[in-house]
Amino acid sequence: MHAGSSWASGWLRMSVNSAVLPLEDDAREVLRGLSARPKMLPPRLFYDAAGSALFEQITELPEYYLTTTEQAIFEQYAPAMVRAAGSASTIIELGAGTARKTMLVLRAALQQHRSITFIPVDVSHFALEMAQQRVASELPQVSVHPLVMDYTSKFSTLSRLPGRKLVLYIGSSIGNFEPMAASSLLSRLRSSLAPGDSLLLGTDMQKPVDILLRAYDDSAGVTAHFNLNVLARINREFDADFDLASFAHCVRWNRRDSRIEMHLSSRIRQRVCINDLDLTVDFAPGETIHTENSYKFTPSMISSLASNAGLTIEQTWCDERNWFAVTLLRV
Ligand code: AVJ
Repeated sequence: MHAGSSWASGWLRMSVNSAVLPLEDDAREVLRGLSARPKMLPPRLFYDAAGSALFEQITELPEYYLTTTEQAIFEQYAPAMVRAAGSASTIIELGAGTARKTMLVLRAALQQHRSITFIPVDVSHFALEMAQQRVASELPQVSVHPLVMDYTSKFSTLSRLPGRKLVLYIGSSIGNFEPMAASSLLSRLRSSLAPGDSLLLGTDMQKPVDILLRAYDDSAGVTAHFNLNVLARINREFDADFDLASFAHCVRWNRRDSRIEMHLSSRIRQRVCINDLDLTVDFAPGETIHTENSYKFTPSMISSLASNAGLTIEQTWCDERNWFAVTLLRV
């Protein structure tokens, strides 16, 4: 493995970038999204420090079955997954979050390898710091090399990593992308991996609509807070004057596209100024900003995703209710 120092400087360099470059990206996307019709904002804007903490709270809600269901699948099958992945020694996680489920995979991998390298990749350094701390304190045998990177655009860094690789893309994060974008993301990922490397993909499955709606509109109002927080972030980062009380959290099931949608709906006719972007935005009563899509999959949607990306389905693990699936895809 590489010396600690070269990795350490890589981490520093990337952190500095993340403080400067994505700000430009965010400005462009906010400008574009709020000028578009219908209005929209990219879901990655949710994850500032407050939003990342709120998402953690969401994963602990009784209505948000995704995390506990996927966790149970990993608890039962992590050793089988790692074996099926051909005992990779380098484990990469996209959108690492706090890495709670990842711990189960790392423990299973340590049964087969004396030393494991873990590379959490995320756009948010908040998430990466949580992941790194957790692994460092619970599994000191694992060497952790965080990477701040927008993995939706480039994966080239991954092809330079040594050893057989297993990439984790879990939590149904792929569900934020429209089908074409999801295939292209996985296809770009595939081209930065080598034959024999594999990908564990977590996907939330179709289920009765009332269960889906409750998962995104919880009784404690945490998801509403999470959704509205994007406006607070824009107020702070772009000197805007969104009045959060005049927007409502709004969740819809889009059956045609098999996705849950989150919107922020203007309660009144109003004008909002985003001073740093020289932008004024007018809202009609009931007009919405579309803030997130969360696709819900069927086995055939997973098959076409895999084949469009040039990946082969090796095996799938589910819970008894078939609410969530973890699929091993091979390059
Ligand atoms: C992190 C994209 C998987 O879609 O369920 C949770 C984000 N949004 N509640 C999801 C989210 C509202 C979550 N993902």
